[in-house]
Amino acid sequence: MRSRFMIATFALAAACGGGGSDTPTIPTIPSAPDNPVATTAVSLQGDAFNPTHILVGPSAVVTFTNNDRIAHNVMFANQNITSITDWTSGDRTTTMPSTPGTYSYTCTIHPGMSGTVKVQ
Ligand SMILES: [Cu+2]
Repeated sequence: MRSRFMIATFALAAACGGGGSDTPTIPTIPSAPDNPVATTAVSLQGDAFNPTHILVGPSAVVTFTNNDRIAHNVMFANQNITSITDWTSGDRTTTMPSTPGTYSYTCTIHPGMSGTVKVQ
């Protein structure tokens, strides 16, 4: 029952993500991970982000590489971070804020596919 509710929530968030005056609601990670991996490279494979939780410096450029050959996206909950729209292979980059914090993102195509970037 709980998982069914979560899927409905993700679908609603994706449906509302098309812009306009409404603020899209993108699910956030309930709790920040204790030990994020220090790297600026994230692989997308098997409908997962690897590493799932990374640690970077202020204003770091993070590279996301789609190794799945199917469409994924990287949608940040924080609107000050440029999200990455659907792409099917190769690299995409986005720049993190200079402000320390943990920033969550999801692939809105695949419910449960999510991760965080901790800026420190
Ligand atoms: Cu995906």
